[in-house]
Amino acid sequence: MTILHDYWRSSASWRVRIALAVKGIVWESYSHDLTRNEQRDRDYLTLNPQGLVPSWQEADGWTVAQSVAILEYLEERFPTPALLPSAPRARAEVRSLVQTIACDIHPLNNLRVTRYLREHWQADDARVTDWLCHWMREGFIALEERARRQGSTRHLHGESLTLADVCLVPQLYNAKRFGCPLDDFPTLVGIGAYLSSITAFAETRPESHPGAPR
Ligand SMILES: N[C@@H](CCC(=O)N[C@@H](CS)C(=O)NCC(=O)O)C(=O)O
Repeated sequence: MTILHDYWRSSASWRVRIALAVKGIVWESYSHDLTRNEQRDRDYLTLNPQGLVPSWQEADGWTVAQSVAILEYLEERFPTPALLPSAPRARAEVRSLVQTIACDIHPLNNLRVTRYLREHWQADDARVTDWLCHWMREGFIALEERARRQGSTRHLHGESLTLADVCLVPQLYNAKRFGCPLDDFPTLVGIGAYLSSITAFAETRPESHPGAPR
């Protein structure tokens, strides 16, 4: 059985869960409770020395970490339905959107970053929220402009589902979770609302995860 090492509220893990659902791949969750620092347990560090979720582990033990690497791997192994367009320029554009989220927004909002702010810079809840919302806003300004220019109200790129959409919805979820204002991003919010109605997104959302509190 293939295992996704994840956590119900991990947005990087949710990206992978969406792609797995879109492609109809069967998998099992091995949940690591981030609030209890289980991502740093010795056994998990042997699989992923970075101590972050998600990691993807196949039946023979082969494991790969980093959500975007996992998404690209799944795309190559299970090419249909495709989550990358076929034309090289369009593929580069989708990857550019993915990296805006996965490289420039998400890492600044990570638990280990906010823990560091609290522990080493004495940041209280208000300051941490300000930090989170600031960096999300920076990224969303660029994404809103790109989404607006390309004109689709259903997808971040073109007229079909791509890895950019797979990364957008969990990031919007994070923004809402931390109460970051989204009034300036009507295109992104509209795209997010449409995507959230798609089964692969709805069924994999954090609250539906078997590890979510009931
Ligand atoms: N770039 C990594 C980021 C992974 C990541 O930051 N995961 C978070 C959950 S969304 C995590 O494990 N945080 C634990 C921590 O910060 O200690 C990826 O895309 O997989």
